[in-house]
Amino acid sequence: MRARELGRKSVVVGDRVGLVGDTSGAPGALARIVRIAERRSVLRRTAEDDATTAEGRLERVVVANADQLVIVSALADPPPRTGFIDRCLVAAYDADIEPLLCLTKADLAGPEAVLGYYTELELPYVLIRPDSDLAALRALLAGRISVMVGHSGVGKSTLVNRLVPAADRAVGTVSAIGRGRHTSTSAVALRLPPQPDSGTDQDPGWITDTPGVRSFGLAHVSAESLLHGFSDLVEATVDCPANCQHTADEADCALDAWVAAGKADPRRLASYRRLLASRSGEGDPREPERNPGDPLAGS
Ligand SMILES: Nc1nc2c(ncn2[C@@H]2O[C@H](COP(=O)(O)OP(=O)(O)OP(=O)(O)O)[C@@H](O)[C@H]2O)c(=O)[nH]1
Ligand SMILES: [Mg+2]
Repeated sequence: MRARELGRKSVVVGDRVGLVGDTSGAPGALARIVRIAERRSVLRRTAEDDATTAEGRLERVVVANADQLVIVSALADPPPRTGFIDRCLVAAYDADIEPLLCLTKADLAGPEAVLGYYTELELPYVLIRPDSDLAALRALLAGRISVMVGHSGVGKSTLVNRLVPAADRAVGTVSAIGRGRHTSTSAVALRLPPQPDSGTDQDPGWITDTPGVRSFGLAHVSAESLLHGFSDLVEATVDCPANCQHTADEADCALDAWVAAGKADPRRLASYRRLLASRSGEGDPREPERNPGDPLAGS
């Protein structure tokens, strides 16, 4: 149990804590959390992007102390949304957590469209299908504390069950309209099992499964920091006039020329500007994470 002085929302998954009492773990043993260690990293999201609304100010801590954000996206059923992935990248850079793109359901659709969109980034990725060997993923998880985020139904818990056979996480189905059913309702951190044939005795790491999210609000990220999720665009902005907001109506924003010169994908600039707009309440609040070009975009 938690000492009352710590307050109701003080402890999150991933926290390192000080305990007093009976720490034997035996049935009936009672220990109390009395202290929360300083966090190495904090992954946050908000319900909405616009910090002037109540929902935008409602900040949630997803997990503490993670050093890798595994962005889980299905290649189909539900279809991938690059706008969502872009938001996760912004959140990862803002929290100083390294991203890893995990594309599931590769048995249902190819990864070309999604990977094509990210060619300018050196974004590590893995492809997952039901029969795929998980050695590459295990190697990327080894020695690190990773957290999975993604829409409902993309296969996070299915993958966690394969990685940690004792996990026994419930898995759900995906409805006819391609939405998950929000099967997982709480985040759980699990220790990855040692791999006897990996040839090393490296710590296999930790993985946290989280409930599917509809959106990844970024009201807590400053406009300046948003750009760090777009490393393919950052370089261009040294040529922007002072105080350039990088929006489409900035006459001399250097990003337009950068894209026109073929140095970045115009869809990436459009996605960045869509994010900027949604923070000032101008975006489409119903589908903030779809980019034109995504499967089913605009439908
Ligand atoms: N074809 C195919 N189906 C998959 C794959 N991975 C998961 N699924 C299916 O996708 C559905 C949803 O999987 P879950 O693991 O519950 O998804 P989740 O991301 O944990 O969803 P929430 O807990 O709601 O956030 C299940 O019916 C899985 O069997 C895959 O690689 N290929
Ligand atoms: Mg789940």
